[in-house]
Parts: sequence; structure tokens; C-alpha cells
Amino acid sequence: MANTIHTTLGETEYFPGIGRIRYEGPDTDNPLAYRFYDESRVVAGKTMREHFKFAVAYWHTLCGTGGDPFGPGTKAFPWLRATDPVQQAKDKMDAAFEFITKLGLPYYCFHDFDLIAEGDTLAESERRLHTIGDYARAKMAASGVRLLWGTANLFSHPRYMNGAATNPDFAALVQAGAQVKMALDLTIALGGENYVFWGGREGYQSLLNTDMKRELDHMARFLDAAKDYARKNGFTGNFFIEPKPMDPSKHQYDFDCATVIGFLREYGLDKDFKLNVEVNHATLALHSFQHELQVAANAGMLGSIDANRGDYQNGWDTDQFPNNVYEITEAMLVILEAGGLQGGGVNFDAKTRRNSTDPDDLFHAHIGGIDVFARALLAADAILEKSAYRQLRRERYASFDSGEGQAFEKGQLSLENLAEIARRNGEPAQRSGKQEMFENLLNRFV
Ligand code: XUL
Ligand code: CO
Repeated sequence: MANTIHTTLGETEYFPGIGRIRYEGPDTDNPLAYRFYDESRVVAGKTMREHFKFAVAYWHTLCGTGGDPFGPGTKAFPWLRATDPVQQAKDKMDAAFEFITKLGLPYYCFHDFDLIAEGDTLAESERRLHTIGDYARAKMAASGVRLLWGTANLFSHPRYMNGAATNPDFAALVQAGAQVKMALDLTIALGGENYVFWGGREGYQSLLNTDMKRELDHMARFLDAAKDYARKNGFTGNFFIEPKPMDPSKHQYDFDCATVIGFLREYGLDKDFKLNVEVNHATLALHSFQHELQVAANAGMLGSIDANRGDYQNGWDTDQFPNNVYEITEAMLVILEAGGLQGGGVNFDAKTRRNSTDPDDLFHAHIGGIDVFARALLAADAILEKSAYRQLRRERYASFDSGEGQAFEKGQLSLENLAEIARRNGEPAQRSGKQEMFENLLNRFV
């Protein structure tokens, strides 16, 4: 294969000619360098490395060969060549750790069967996950790379066509249970810091054949059982739900952050579960990313981020790498003001385009996304520390800081009191929202 060479150690190098990606500053001409991500630079009391906890998503970066509904994959990744599943999984993991360490990133994330192909039986799958788990543990120890989160793929196999935890057939639900148990075991064994649930097929294609209430009850029971099992087995990390409104199902129950927060509270799961907010899922729900972050932050549930972007023209989940500094600066403002992410980090749930077929395209994609976040962090920190942004926003609410406004906030005024004050005060003076000025303020710092 043109783009692999064998090193003197006999181990294949999958990205020859690419060394450790380093910070070289904004003026460098080197496309394989960071311009803004300086991992040890301290911003707002933390290093950039600590702020972001950047993670490589195994499914897109190592497994995604560019197939779409109109044609097969285009990327002949050399690490996928072996036909023996265990050998293929080890090759893929060698490539993964070479890639992650060359980028200098601290974390990765996976679904169970991203790591190794599912077996024909649960016992065979479990054997395979043990084998690749041992291999991963050694790789992680040697490199210092850690597991940000693990998850189970409960949406690809045909048995989940009617859902996993919300499947109307108990026989399918128990398969999902067995799979989550194995994925939790693996996550715990690898010191995974969090565990994610994305309900790809937890929803419906038609309400006509669906008992929504019963399915939601089942989903809550399932999450509760998974949580109890993990806690009993020593897992101290966070459970995250990843909202998404649709695709592949017509309607997913975890539609958006507000819906998930309501669900978690209704079923008493809000102490153990937080949210993993994905950019393109937010926009599919017709929200902005920053809106979804703010909703999660308001509930104290802003756990982690799946970084990517959608497309302004296309209404589906294009999962492109982030490249919009203005948008991510708005996001970083929310994250910084919320005091950071709770337990999670920034996972690049993003894929290079189908016609980006060179091995170095994976590097360009990640470097670009990483630098967008770094630049946005610097801008957001400057906006908060050096501009009048916070003060200007606070001043809009100044009438609640004292007197009757404050009494209202404290719950001391009845509706009759409000009516009385209105009559006494008369029509309020007009006060501009100054939106364009706020927008310009942000633009000044990006
Ligand atoms: C799909 C998606 C998933 C989750 C993990 O839209 O975002 O890859 O992040 O299951
Ligand atoms: Co995601």
C-alpha cells in the first residue's frame, strides 16, 4: 500500500512523513502545525489541554471510509485490509494510537463495535471485546492517551430496526442490555471517564404502530438498570445522553436538550445523567449550538460536546469538521460562563468528505477543528475579561437589582402588586436591546 511503510521495529507506520503536530503560532506557513492550540498555554485559569480534553472519534476517523446511500466507501485505509477480525482490530488500533499521539491529543471515544467487528454470538462478541480491550489497555498505558467515553452501538444491527431500549419486542431489548453490559465492562476496564447513550433508533417511524408512553417507560427502566450496574461495578464517571431530533428515526425521543432534561427529571435520572451536546444535532432541531449549551448549563447538566458542523443548505447530519470561529466563540462564551464542561471534553464526531481520500486529510481536518476551538477560547476569554460584555448584559436587568424588581425576584409580589405598580408607573420608557452592538463586540475579538 502506497501510504504505509514498515519501521525498523517491524511495526507498520500508517501516516509516514507526518511527525508530531506542534504549536507554531499564527504566522506559520506549515499546514501541519497548530496556529492557536498551544496545549500548555493557560487561559482563564486552565491550560488549553484541560479546557478542551480533545478526543478523536474512533467511528469516523478510523472506520469511516466515505460510503453514502449513493455509493460505497472511497478511502482504502490500510489498517482495514486484514480479513481476520482480530488482526484488523489490532491494525486499526495501531493506526488510531499513531494518529492520536501524532496530534498530541489526550483522549479518544468509541462504540463497542468500532473497535472490533461484532461476533455471531454474544459470547464471541464478548471474547473479541476482551481481546481488543487488553490491546487497548497496553496502548493507553504506553501513550498516556485516555478514554473520554465509551458507548454501545445500538442502532446498526438489523435486530435494532424497531429500537433498542424502546423496542416493542422484549427479546430485542435484552440483546441491547447484554451489549450495554459488555460496553460498560470495557469502559470501566479502560478507566473510561464517561459513558454515552445516543438513542439512534429510540423513537419511531410512525406513531400509528407506537405506544410512546410505554416505550419511554422502558427507556427509563433500561437507563436506570445500566446506571445501577455501572455504579455497582465501580464506575464513578458521568452518564451522558446525546440529544438528536431525528435521523435515522423520524422522531427520536431524545429530541433536544430541553426534552431530555424533562425526561430525566420525570424519571428521577437527573442526578446521574448529564448531556453530550452535538453541534449538528442542535441545528437539526432548529436550535443553535449555543442555545443547546445554554439549556444544558441552566440545568447544571452541561457534560460534554460532540464537535462538528452542519451545512447551511442541507437538512441532514453532515458531520463536517468545525470551521466557524464566530459560532464557536458564542459557544465558548456559554461554556466559560458555565464554569466549563462537567466531566466531558470536546470529541470530534466529524468526518472528512467522501472525496478527501489522502491520509493527511484526517490531520488537516482535526488540526482545523482544534484551532477553531482554541481561537474561539481566546476570543471568548478576551470578551469576558477585557470588554464590557458582561456588564452590558447585566445592565439590561438592572431594574431587578433593587426595590420592587428585586422583591419580584424574591417571590414577594403578587399579580395584584404587579398590576398596582404598572398603574402607578405608566408606560415603560423604550430600551433598545442593542443586538447589533453586541454582535460587533464579538466580532472585534474573533
Ligand atoms: C450520531 C452520533 C453518534 C453518537 C455516538 O449522530 O452523533 O455517533 O455520538 O453514538
Ligand atoms: Co455524536
